[in-house]
Amino acid sequence: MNASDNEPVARLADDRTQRAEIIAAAGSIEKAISAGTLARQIDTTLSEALVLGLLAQNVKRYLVVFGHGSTEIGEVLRIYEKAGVLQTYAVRHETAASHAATALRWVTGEKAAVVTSIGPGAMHALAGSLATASDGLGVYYLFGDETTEDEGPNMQQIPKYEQHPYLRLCQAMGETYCLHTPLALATALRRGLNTVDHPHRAGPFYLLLPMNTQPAKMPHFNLDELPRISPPALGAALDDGRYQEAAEALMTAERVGVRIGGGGREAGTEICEFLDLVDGAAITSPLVSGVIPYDHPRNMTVAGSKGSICGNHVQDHCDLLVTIGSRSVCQSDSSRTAYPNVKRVININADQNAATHYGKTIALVGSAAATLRELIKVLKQRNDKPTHSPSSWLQTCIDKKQEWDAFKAQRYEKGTLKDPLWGKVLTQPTAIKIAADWARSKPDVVNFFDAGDVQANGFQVVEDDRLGRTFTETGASYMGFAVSSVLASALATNPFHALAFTGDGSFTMNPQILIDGIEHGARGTILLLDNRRMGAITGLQEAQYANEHATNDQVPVDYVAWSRAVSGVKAMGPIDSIEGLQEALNESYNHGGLSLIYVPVYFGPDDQAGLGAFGRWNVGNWAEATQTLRHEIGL
Ligand SMILES: Cc1ncc(C[n+]2csc(CCOP(=O)(O)OP(=O)(O)O)c2C)c(N)n1
Ligand SMILES: [Mg+2]
Repeated sequence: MNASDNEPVARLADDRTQRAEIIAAAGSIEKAISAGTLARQIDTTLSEALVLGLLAQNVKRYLVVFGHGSTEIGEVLRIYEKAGVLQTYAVRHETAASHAATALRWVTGEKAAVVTSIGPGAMHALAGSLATASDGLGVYYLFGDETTEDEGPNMQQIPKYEQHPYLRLCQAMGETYCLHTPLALATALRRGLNTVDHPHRAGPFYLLLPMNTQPAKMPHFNLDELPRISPPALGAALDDGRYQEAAEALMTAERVGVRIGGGGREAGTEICEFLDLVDGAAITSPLVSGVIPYDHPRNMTVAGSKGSICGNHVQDHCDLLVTIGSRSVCQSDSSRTAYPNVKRVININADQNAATHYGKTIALVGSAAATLRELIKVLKQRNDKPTHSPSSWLQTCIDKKQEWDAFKAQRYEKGTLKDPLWGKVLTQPTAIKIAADWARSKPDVVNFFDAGDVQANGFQVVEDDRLGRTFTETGASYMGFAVSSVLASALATNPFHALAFTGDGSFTMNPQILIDGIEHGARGTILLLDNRRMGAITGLQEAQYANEHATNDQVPVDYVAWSRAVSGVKAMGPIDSIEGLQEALNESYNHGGLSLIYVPVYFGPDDQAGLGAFGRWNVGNWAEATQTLRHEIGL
């Protein structure tokens, strides 16, 4: 089979090229139809109709690792890219593709699709999409799938004599549709649009593309069938007396704690007003760092098992908990032991299950900002909150925040420690502090944090003054997410400078960024903090069992040489001083392309090298005590 002398192949390419050029010239499918240059009904194929359907939903960026399971869609993308309608980004790993698409959606709101072959490539991307699902971000996944005629086992299918195992596998993670029948496309794309543009909890959408239906003909396909309109948001929660009940509880409480999760992202203004009205102290998820400024007197920052002195003070002592757009993940609520004194909960969430998570709850199911506005109205009408300012509750919280700031400052002051292997090097919290402060001084630097100590120290360190400075993937805490996210800087319409804080373990999960970043013109800095181990896990093992096991190796790695081996990467280091790090950050910023800064950091028993753990966690040999406490509290 040779395509070059195959007439139908050439004719199909010509037809597609003509359509792509018409759409490019008109500016959109709709405009081309209205102008009369594109027929409403076209003779097309499933792959082309799919690309047109995604275009109608404003999906114009494709991160791809093609295989034999996706050559047909690759051909359509080639032609439409040539016409200037969309862009394809070939990368070296499907998980990295998923992370970059997720980061792009998160930082800029722009949509992307990840395209893979059948089998291992699809599973790499599916694994990556755990982050997408956990953090509620809308990304399309186009996976090659086994043929619908079932002529015999396909290479790379799940080796079972059963129908649709990949469908079931993907369905466990999120919404999935197998394009078994070409004319089901419009329904599949409606489900996709409702998932990736869900106004409160978006997620990954998996389109499985059987290898035999991808090229299937669709004569007279009506382009009007392609869905375009995103689903609407919820309004404020229903008022069936709940607002009065909530207001009563807020007015009679003595110590109001307000937990802000990812669903509170849009509600910063309302939250600030609400905090004053109810004399509340806020604790914030790392997902919404900056939703109220770090310096806000009522912001007690992060809390939980990797919390802060002030955030955990709020958790330990509040008698009423207001939770806004939060799933109450273990690390943030100390595996349901964080609120021993809470007598009442007001839970604002767009999701029924999340809104009714705790007992003693007045659930307000609706969008956060709209519901808060209603609650604020009711509170203002009552106007009966004692207004001595600052209250003793707020004053103790402010004192605790000062204690937390002093605790951190003492560690930064120390700066360097003598590492058993490397001698005098920076501590990880100090390196993070220097880089995070530097990033805040630049208007267009976006921080990404990889998993591990880097992430935990990171959200304890950052002092964001607004949303959009920090993206820390705490939902799945997926090693390699931050470095892979740097690629999003090359895809974004309004470019930014990505700063990926990463550990030696996380970087090594996805070093492909060195190549993909150069290929596609990423602008960013990889700040590699090497403690030559999976430090977060060593730390946990030592805290639980007083012994480390199998969390490091003995192989010296020259990360600077590794980076320099890729043409175009600016590699700097090893860096061992605060001034050296600031200088390297400036150099990387001025470089304008992709840089890697290598910083060996201290690892050892000195507690000045960490920012502490303050709560509880239902893991390892802490499980029994944590669970017992949870049931004692009974929230
Ligand atoms: C893909 C993946 N595998 C395993 C884990 C479990 N895990 C969490 S943190 C961590 C170690 C991270 O090491 P490194 O990136 O070097 O950061 P450090 O803790 O040393 O600062 C591991 C193995 C994870 N979160 N993600
Ligand atoms: Mg490490």
